[in-house]
Amino acid sequence: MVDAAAEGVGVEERRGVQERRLRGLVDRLLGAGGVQAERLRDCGVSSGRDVGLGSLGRLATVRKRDLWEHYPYGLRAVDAGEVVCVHGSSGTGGRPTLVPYTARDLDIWGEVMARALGGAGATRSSVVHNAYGYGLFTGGLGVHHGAVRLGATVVPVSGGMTERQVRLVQDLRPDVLTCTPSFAVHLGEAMVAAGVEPTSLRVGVFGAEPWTEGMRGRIEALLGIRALDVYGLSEVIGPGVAAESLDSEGMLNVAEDHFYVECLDADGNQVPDGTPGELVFTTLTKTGMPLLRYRSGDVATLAGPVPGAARTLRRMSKVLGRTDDMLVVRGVNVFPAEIEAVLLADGRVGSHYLVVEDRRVAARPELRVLVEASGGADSVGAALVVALRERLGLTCDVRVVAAGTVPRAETGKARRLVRWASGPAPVAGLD
Ligand code: DLL
Repeated sequence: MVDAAAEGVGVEERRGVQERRLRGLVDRLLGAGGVQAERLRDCGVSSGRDVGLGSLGRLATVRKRDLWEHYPYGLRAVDAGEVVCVHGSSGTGGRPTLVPYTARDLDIWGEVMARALGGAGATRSSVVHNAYGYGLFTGGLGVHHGAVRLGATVVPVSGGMTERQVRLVQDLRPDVLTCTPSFAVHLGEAMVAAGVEPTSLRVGVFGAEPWTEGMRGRIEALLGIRALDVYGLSEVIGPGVAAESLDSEGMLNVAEDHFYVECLDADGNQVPDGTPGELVFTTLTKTGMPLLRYRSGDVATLAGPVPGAARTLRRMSKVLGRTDDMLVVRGVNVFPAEIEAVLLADGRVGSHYLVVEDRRVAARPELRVLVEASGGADSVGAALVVALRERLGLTCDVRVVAAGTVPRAETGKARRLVRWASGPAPVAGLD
């Protein structure tokens, strides 16, 4: 553990810290004014003393829509002079959001990302090949801050230029790879094609987009590493909100001393551990743009720590889907991750695929799935139709296309779901 006092403290003691920090946060929000202060006052809160973790559920939530409506900096809670940098999301599928950070926020970010890397086994002697994009996107610089804090050597290679990345892996012999899971596959395939064996790599810390256990298996086999998940969102801080460790048994340790997490059903009621719900985060310590009860839109389950483990943090499952990504096709609810689970369970199917929600005929929406496969295209396609029908209760149109047809993401997040409402086919191989 990088910070045993924070990660391994007794649960009651941590709760005391969280309570104190929550009151401080509420005082800061009230002092800053703006929409969050207004909502607190509407809920009868005029001081941090009026709130507690047990009664958090009665306070209003904030959503992405609030950030858009107060774009660019309406939720900033400090003077402009205290802001040292800005990050945000590109706004794929919506408008961009911007997040102002203070020096203290960067410090917290470095700390939680250092914990994430440490939990994956990285040390001061590690070389971290960081292929998350550098820029407004939080992936590149977030991992960078964590690696520097840990004292490791970070190679800030960013996204793209895959051939050069293969060369750098060969020359600098990194033990840690950080990038999106889809880029890990792409890089691994490029190494195979170049005849380069990734022998120095031990572990990968992958996130920023959904990926399943099936994809984990593929990446581990391709690169000969342990593949761990890291989760985060720019509104809350970026990568490091939660991260798997070597011993966290497939779930991600939430940095809940900084980011208090709730899991809610569609009506906003807390669900029991193990039941999927929307993750809602409260940034207990952030100062630039602190958020009280931010609805992430990400669906996962929560659990306590692994019994007897050194880390006493609550854990979240891998992200199961997004509240706004759930496809409702002919009355059947489907998360894209369920489709990935079925596809990758078939060893003949490649790791790049695309799901197209075809709504050109409103009365009869179709799910079309594009895969690359080895072996007889007809038999693979037919087997996948059966397997998808069994798992989802829905007949999908499966198209087996030539290797290299499905678009790859060399930079940014993989686009695995496309909505097709009118016009020409969004990718070749569909018509
Ligand atoms: O993607 C932060 C990040 C960078 C996380 C690098 C991990 C690694 P945003 O661009 O604001 O921030 O996008 C946040 O991405 O709400 C999730 O829907 C999705 N997401 C992030 N990590 C994961 C993950 C970064 N491990 C949004 N699994 C989030 C599934 C993820 N989805």
